[in-house]
Amino acid sequence: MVKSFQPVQSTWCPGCGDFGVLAALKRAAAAQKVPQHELTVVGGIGCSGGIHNFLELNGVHALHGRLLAQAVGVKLANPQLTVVAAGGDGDGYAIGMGHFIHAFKKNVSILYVVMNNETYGLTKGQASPTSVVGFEGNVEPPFDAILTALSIRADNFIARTFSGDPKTMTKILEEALAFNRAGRGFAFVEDLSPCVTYNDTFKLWREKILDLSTLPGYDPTDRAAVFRLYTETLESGRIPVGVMHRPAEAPSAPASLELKLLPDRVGPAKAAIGLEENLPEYQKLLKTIG
Ligand SMILES: Cc1ncc(C[n+]2csc(CCOP(=O)(O)OP(=O)(O)O)c2C)c(N)n1
Ligand code: SF4
Ligand SMILES: [Mg+2]
Repeated sequence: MVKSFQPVQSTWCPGCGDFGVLAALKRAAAAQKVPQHELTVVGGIGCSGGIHNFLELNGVHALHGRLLAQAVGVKLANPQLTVVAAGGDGDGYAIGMGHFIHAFKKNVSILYVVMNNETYGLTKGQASPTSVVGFEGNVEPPFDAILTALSIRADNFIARTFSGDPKTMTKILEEALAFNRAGRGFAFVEDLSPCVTYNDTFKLWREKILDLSTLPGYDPTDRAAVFRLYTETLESGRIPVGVMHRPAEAPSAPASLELKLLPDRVGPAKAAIGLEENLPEYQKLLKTIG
């Protein structure tokens, strides 16, 4: 008999920040009452991208940097699913950068969690796009995913969390899942998730983190104000976390893709792709290319 939803023992190093995401995601999905069979996690390539293997649900191990394309595909094929894409900073911001930018613009109702440890953990600690200058000989300034996300004027939910604060992370993931499940669009959560083996930043980040939502008058619906505050916080040597963009209301045009697509345009995603039923078409195609 086929066994389903069977997780394997985690292969992560003891103390890896990714355990925080694993726990918070489980709690957030339970709190949002997401049925187990309706939750699908698409993992990237990297230590972080193995997360779906350690959860009792259906998962896909995507190609390196292509998890967003595959997650959108899963959502289009079955819009009833709650789809989470999860991977690392190398996967998302290096090889996957092209897909990253467009995910905000496409605004499909999936959740993307990036476990940012400022290194390529799986391949033993090389510099990644988010590495600070000096790390493993890196001479390039680090890429900032939150500033990039804020610069795209779409109705996305954007947040940053810290694995050292799983309680806040759970709350934020809950909000992100609720946002997706209401069909309101793309949710992006970057979790600062230290790699205790190759870049142990737990202590440093704990000291430097500033939760913007604790500041008086903070308003995550005001994109320009958050952009300014975020930049000033970075310049003061602190690391901003919290909800960075919360769309004020349900988006107008373009609405979340899967709502617009139903029922007429979801059809092609469910089209038969087997050899037999398409043989005449394939033969025609082969003739045209000689
Ligand atoms: C096409 C391709 N290029 C390179 C690699 C090698 N590789 C495996 S994981 C990885 C980066 C992992 O870093 P990150 O996404 O930050 O994940 P982490 O392990 O830090 O969680 C790379 C470059 C690969 N598997 N496939
Ligand atoms: S190498 Fe780093 S990122 Fe990978 S499991 Fe170990 S601590 Fe986590
Ligand atoms: Mg990484």
